[in-house]
Amino acid sequence: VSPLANNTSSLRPAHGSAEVIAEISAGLLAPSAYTSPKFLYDSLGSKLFEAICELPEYYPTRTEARIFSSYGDDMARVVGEGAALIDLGAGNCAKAAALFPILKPAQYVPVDISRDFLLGAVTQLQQRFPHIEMTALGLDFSSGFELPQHVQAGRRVFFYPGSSIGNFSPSQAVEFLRGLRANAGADGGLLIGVDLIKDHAVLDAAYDDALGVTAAFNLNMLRHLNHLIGADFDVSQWQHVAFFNAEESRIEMHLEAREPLTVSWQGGERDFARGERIHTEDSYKYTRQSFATLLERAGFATQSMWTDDKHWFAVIYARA
Ligand code: AVI
Repeated sequence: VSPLANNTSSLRPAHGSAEVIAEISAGLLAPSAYTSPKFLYDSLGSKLFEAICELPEYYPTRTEARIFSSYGDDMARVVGEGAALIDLGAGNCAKAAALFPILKPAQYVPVDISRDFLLGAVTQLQQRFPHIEMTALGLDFSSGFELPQHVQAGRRVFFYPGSSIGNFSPSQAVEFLRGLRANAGADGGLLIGVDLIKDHAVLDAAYDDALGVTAAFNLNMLRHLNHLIGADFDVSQWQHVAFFNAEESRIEMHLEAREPLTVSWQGGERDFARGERIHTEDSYKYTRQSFATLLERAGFATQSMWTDDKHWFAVIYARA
């Protein structure tokens, strides 16, 4: 590791803020290099994630959708109509939109770090559902955020599908959920999707698909980093690695150097040996019981839990 505090040799302009550059730099210079998974999602990353959701190996999206369509009426009864539905990591907003006819929200507040992608989706959605008041928030909600004043205070229902909660460590997840609970209002709640522990081969394949879409999704982060911090990552020098770590109950994604190389960016430089990795994402898997306990630690009370025949995925409504 060779941090160069005054390195200005990179010719590429950095498009990230000073804060973002400092955050990414710190991770790349750590003894075991890492990056936050939020940097997987530039515009192309969001599209690649959409493609992942269509893959035969990536069961979570499909399984969760089946749970929503099988138990939608029951969910509507438990959640109730007329809420402000706050969609965390909304992406193309398709999951929430499929629930509008059932949950009948009064307000819809999609939140996503990929601002341009989100705005495009919401503009189209508003035309289809003109009676729902929509406010798109293009921001990183992972470290907390303020809801605009006009979002009704009493019945805020946070919608967090897709098991994105798995991309936080369990202790980060508790902290994050505590923040949601504090903002949910007296009659508010949380409708959340959670991926469950299952056969390890099924888990491994879901994150290392035969077509290589997940590999492209992971590698695309390097292009995004080039843009954000003016780095000179050469994608062809890296490979995708993903596996289930049973001890930690999580899928780990890494990018592994195929050869010895040096990467430079605005304010830093690092040598990577062949086989050295950058840890890019964790995706924690839970049991139904362990997730209910986690919700409890965050101050939520599990009210209903729906699952599929194989118990691969769970959707939970928890009261604030
Ligand atoms: C967004 N998140 C829930 C996905 C997951 O399964 O952890 C991200 C992903 N990473 C690789 N494939 C999908």
